[in-house]
Amino acid sequence: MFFALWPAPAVARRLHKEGARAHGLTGGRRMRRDTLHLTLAFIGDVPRERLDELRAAARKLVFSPFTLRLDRVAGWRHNHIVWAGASDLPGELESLVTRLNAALAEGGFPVERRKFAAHVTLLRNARGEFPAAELDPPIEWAVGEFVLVESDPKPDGAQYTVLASWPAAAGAQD
Ligand code: 3AM
Repeated sequence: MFFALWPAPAVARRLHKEGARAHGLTGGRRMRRDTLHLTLAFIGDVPRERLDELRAAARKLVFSPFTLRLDRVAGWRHNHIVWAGASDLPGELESLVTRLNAALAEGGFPVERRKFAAHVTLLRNARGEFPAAELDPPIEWAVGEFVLVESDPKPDGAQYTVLASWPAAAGAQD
C-alpha cells in the first residue's frame, strides 16, 4: 500500500503523452495512463485489520489545495526509471509528506527512510541514459486530495486500486 497523489484525467493524459515521447528515446515499459501517480509515502504490506488505523492517521492530515508544476522529465540510472518532476516543490506538498510520515511512524507503520523525491514514473526499464528535458509548457497539476492505494503486482505491471481519498481543506478540520 502507499499514499499518493492521483492525477485528474487531463493531467494523466499529458503525462502519458510525455511517456510516449520518452519511450521513443529509451524504450522500456510505459506506465498505463490509469496508473500514473506521485507516491507520497510507500508503506508496504498492511494487514486488512489495520486499514482503519491507516485511515484514521490520514484523516487527521489537514492541507490546503496546491498546484504542482511539473516542468521536467528526467531519468534515474540506478533504477532505469524515466519520470516527470518539478523543480520547485510546493511547501504544502513537502509538509504533507512530512506529516504523513510522522503519522505513519506514530501509528507504528513502516516509514520510508530515503529522502522524498517527488516524481511521477513514466517508464520503467528504460535503456541507456535519458537526456533530461524541460516540459514546455509545464503541466499544472491542481492537487485537491491525496489517496491510499493498494498495489497488486502482475506480470505486466502492478494493478492499483484507490481504497480511500482525503480532500484538501480550506480551513482546519478533521
Ligand atoms: O512511485 P513509483 O512508481 O516510482 O516502485 C514502486 C512505486 O514507485 C514503489 O512504490 C511506488 C508505488 O508502488 N515501491 C515498491 N516497492 C517498494 C519498496 N519496498 C517501493 N518503494 C519503496 N520500498
